Amino acid sequence: MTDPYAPTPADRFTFGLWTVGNRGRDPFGHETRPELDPVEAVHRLAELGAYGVNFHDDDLVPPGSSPAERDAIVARFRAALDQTGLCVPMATTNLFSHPVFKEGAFTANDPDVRRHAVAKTLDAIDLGLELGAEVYVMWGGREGVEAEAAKDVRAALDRYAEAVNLCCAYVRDQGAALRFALEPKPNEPRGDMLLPTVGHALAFIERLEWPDMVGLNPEFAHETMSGLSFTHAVAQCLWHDKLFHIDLNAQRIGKYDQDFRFGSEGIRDAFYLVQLLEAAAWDGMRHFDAHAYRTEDREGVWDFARGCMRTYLILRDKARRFATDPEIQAALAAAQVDRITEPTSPGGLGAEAVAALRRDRPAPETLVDLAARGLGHERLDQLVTELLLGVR
Ligand code: GLT
Ligand code: MN
Ligand code: MN
Repeated sequence: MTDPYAPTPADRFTFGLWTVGNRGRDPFGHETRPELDPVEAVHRLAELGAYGVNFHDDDLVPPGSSPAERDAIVARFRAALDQTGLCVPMATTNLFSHPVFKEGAFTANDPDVRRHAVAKTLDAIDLGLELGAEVYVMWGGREGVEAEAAKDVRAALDRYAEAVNLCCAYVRDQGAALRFALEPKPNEPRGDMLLPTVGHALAFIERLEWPDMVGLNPEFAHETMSGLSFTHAVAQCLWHDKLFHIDLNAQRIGKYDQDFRFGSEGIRDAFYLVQLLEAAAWDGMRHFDAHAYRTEDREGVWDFARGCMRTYLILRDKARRFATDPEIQAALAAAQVDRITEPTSPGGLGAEAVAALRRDRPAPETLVDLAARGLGHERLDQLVTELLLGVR
């Protein structure tokens, strides 16, 4: 019997080299796992049924490599991609590990640091394009503040926009189709980070030179850290046509950025997210920006990767059952879920229509009935719980 939850490339699952290559280091302890060769990562991911692999410049080409070393590394990596059929849909830059970025990269006060950050990004864009990337993620790991007096935030946003504009200009000059995806995060590693939520990033994009080239890469853990609904954040990205990429993982509210295996925490949130992505028929990559627990050895890493994909597919199956379960459908009808698509003013926005809306408003007795009516949300929510718990 074939396993219905075995991933295939058609599912478009991707992992970062830094995710399966994570060595278990944390702020309190050293690495617990050996280094993973990017070529081995490619082979293992392909065997597991992933579609692609993403990287930061430094994940693939160690900083300080000569041009000849870089070319040899890229050629070896490309050979593994060709052998396995794995793609590189996304690339990004490490603008956070080196101490030179301790006060920021695109928004460092020192213009030399900013120039280095932009130049490093342009080099990394070349590398991404060389390997076929279509989306370029910008996570502002060090763009932020601890000592509030040390940063003029309005000017820092000018510099942030300038850096993104410079990258867009470069891509346009190449005639490339690369699109940028900003990744918000509220804090960690900085005390307060710039563009802390999806909402901040969406508003920022509108002030850029080429807003159409820039969208979002929201991360489950990052909105959840602030106690915000990740599913709502993603829904709003979709509404603005700005969901360019997504980082899937798991996180408990109020904790450090956990980057756990997808679905390992917040299974209901994970379910509603999968349901949303599938209902929207979103055609982007299901990227896992997560890593194995520090307790794991090399094999545990592949258990982790398998688990991320398997949980997604199980939840996708649950979303299909949700859509066909007669009791759930009846409960949705009782809650009038479909009626949200009816316009409030069927006649539109003209003065006539607005006048009609006021004239034909519900009578006071109707309001009394509406206010008294139960909506059946308890029943609906319990049905979802039972679906997820496997008893329906
Ligand atoms: C880093 C960070 C992630 C970002 C990656 C891309 S790097 O692991 O925690 O959220 O998506 O720069
Ligand atoms: Mn994270
Ligand atoms: Mn991320």
